[in-house]
Amino acid sequence: MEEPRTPPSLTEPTEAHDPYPPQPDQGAPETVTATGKPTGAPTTARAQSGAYLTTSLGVRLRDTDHSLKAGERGPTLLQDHHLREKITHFDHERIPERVVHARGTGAHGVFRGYGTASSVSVAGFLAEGVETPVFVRFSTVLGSRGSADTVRDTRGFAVKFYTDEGTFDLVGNNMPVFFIQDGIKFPDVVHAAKPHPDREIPQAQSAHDTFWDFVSLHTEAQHHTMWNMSDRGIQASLRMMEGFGVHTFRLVDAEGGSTLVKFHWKPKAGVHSLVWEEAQLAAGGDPDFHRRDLADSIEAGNFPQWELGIQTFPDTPEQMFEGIDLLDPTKLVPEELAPVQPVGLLTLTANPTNFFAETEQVAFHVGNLVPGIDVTNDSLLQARLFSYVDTQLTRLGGPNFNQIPINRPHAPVNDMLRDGFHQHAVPSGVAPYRPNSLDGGCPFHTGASGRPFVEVPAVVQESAKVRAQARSFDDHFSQARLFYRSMSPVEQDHIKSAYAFELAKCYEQVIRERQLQCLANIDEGLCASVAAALGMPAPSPTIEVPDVEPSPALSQVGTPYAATGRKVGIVVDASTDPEAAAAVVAAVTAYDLMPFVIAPCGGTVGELVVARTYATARSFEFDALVVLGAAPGADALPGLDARAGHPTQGATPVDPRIAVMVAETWRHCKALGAFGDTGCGALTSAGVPESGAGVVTGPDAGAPADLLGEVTELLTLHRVWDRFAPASA
Ligand code: HDE
Repeated sequence: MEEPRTPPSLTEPTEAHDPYPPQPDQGAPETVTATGKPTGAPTTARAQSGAYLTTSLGVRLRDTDHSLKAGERGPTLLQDHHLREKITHFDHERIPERVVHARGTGAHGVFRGYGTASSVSVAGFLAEGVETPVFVRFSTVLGSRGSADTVRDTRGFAVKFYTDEGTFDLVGNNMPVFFIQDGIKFPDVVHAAKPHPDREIPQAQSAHDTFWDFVSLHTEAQHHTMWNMSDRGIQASLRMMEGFGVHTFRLVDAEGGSTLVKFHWKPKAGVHSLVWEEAQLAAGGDPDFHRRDLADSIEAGNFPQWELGIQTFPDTPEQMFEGIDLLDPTKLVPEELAPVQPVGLLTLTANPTNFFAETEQVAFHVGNLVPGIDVTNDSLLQARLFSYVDTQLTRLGGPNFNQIPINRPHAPVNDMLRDGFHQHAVPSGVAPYRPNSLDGGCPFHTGASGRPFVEVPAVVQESAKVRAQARSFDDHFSQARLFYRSMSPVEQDHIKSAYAFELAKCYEQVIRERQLQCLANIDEGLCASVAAALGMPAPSPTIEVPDVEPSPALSQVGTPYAATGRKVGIVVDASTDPEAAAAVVAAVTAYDLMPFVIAPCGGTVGELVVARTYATARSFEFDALVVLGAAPGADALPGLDARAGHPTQGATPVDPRIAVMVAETWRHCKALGAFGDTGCGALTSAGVPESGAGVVTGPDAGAPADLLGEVTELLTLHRVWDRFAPASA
């Protein structure tokens, strides 16, 4: 790794030098040509070059601070090329944001195949030990580019594999099902979920009339909606999120045999969520919460990892499995019926060097397939096959978007596609057509031994042209019920509260009534609870929904995962012994957790650098809190706190902001630790019982490892869910 750059000087530097290289944590697309040839140049070869300011054509400039004027007080001259170039370029710096998934964050990484899929797919990148560079973009769906990360929403999980047989994109979500069964409904669901066309509110939310109007009428959306209302809609971190290909795809073996398959990404850090209050606080307190978390952990060398797994099904003419229609993207296949088999490991290793060039310009396409992987007739997938190329024409300004550095393939390209806006290749020859003799017949078709892409010759049933779908798609409620009944009591509580919140935000009573009717058909207990919260009568079911066997694998609660990389806030006050604080930080680090010292003001505590002050810290940033002392800082506002009714006074006065932080940490079921009289006193003054579940105390800061060991143990289960008895138990 390169050394971090030297810190900036106080005065403006005057000595000319070359541009700085990227930061040690940053990666960039490999330097292949527009036609996929490796150039061997360093990835910085594309960066700005030279120490001196120039025009876009390399003419050196002596002044960029004053426009060319007719005299000091005169009008600006049209001939000022530098002014015009600078302003014109600036005027065109923006491109249209993605119509959905506009808010996103990316990272570079590597995928290593295990070889376990080789019996069902010839795809080279799945073979044992093969390492393939990847670029991943995570996103929310509804919000604009600048919207908050922690809103309740589905998350995109798009992976571009630069394989040496061409580029494969797995463009999935963090939920295994979708709102609609047929792609023709996509504009409808997106128009309903986006802000209202008249006032353009609310931003990045589903808690509004048009969304609930649509999903309560178009009831095939109910299963996906249930996922959104669950903890999966507010994931704790992008590193702690599952991914799903959603549709059923095909894997193709060496004999051309086809196996139906569903793709899964399983995070090594476990699947974890925020609680709703945290998500709301984070949306204001740190709208970049997920983006920052991902970048920080990659920078810290805590590389996020996911295993790619597959559920496989025989490719029968019916394409059904255990009564589940595999072409219906509103249905999942429980892992208990078809286990997920690991086929490779994804590791994210570098942050992008430039957000726009990489994360904004990356263009995924569900039709980017390689030999060994093919599509099915899922009509949602079929519409996507059209949409992803089409949308880039506007977004990236023409048909040559695959020549943008982040989109360039790592396999040789000879495509006979020519010209168009922003052509980067300089094709030689005169015959971009086949057959030709003028270019010696080049390019040639690949014979069977050359591993070309071959579509599976799937049989298309004899049928009439219809606008219709199979009867098996008509069941809209059984899997919503399956999901709800597979949740633990605390997760069911969260779902009830989410429906109550979202429907209470609607204005139209009739929409609430209609959605309650859907809930009654899904689960009467769920419906009764939401109805009570809305102050409305609970309707009775109107249809008979088949009973379902719960799928425990769908629950996020109860499975322990390594606590590595979890964030621990360490609160100190002016009287804290710096050596005791250093020992706690050392213990946190020894457990592979990330320490954040929170002090009344910035600067240092002994040798420790203060990461957050009482004024800048908020509970949602930390997975656990350890308190050594929390006496009010000099800038505390007790008057303000008295109005809020916080118990900051008593035996151990607590800074009002730390009192809020401790109370939130308690309320959000996070592990709490405290040392000695000062720390423990701070907890009790903030209203937290010392003997409460998930509260760990030590007599003094002398044995921090013991206390941190207990905190780490608590973190393996993410939250102390048994702190409060769930209402749904
Ligand atoms: Fe997308 N989707 N989508 N989608 N989608 C886009 O492509 C579309 C669907 C997904 O980080 C767009 O480049 C249609 C399902 C992700 O750049 C657009 C339909 C799933 C991303 C588009 C769907 C997804 C997109 C917008 C219904 C999960 C972000 C900009 C037929 C399996 C990729 C763009 C990134 C982006 C169309 C449904 C996932 C307009 C028409 C189902 C992760 O082409």
